[in-house]
Amino acid sequence: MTDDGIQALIDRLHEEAQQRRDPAETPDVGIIMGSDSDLDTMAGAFEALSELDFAEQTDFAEAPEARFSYESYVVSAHRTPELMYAYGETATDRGLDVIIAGAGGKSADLPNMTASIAYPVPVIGVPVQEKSVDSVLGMPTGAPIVAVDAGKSYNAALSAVQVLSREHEQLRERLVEFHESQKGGVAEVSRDLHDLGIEAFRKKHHDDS
Ligand code: RP5
Repeated sequence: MTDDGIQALIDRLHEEAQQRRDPAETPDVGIIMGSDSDLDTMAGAFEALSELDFAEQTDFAEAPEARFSYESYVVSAHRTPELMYAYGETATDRGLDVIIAGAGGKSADLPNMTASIAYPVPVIGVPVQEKSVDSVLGMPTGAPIVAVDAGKSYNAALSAVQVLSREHEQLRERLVEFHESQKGGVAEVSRDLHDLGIEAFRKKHHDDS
């Protein structure tokens, strides 16, 4: 994208921040990633949020019907530092309650820089690759970030909803229900593995044909 394109995005973020919209109508979770090549890894976050009935908000002026929503942008710490700054700086006024930031490479600076700029909005960092873990976690004392293991964007979304659930009882209930459904899944495979025996279990659960 050209400089003009980046400036237009920066202007858009600032204009949205000035609107002081009702927080119920702004995205609750902001998802940013260093490159669109991170999208497959970050898809776990979209998946988890969808499972918890969050909707994607693609127009800041038009909230989806669902009460809770997320938005996403590509923001590169190294290629578009001005955009990263604008995103972090406007986070509170744009109504974001928590940010999930993913980046790859050995110098994955987007999560930690965004955590510093958006502070005190909590940022959950996703190292897109194994080699990104140290740079995402490596914050100095007094500059906090929460981070998940490499590629665990799904868990980043669950953590984001945990943050939101302190304020929204319905999200607490959704998280508890989600956890219960996981228990149910383990119960089913455990029972089947024992009762059917290994061969029949494999046929039932792992045989796609
Ligand atoms: C990082 O560099 C991005 O987060 C991505 O993981 C990696 C490669 O980016 P591209 O060259 O594919 O845009 O900043």
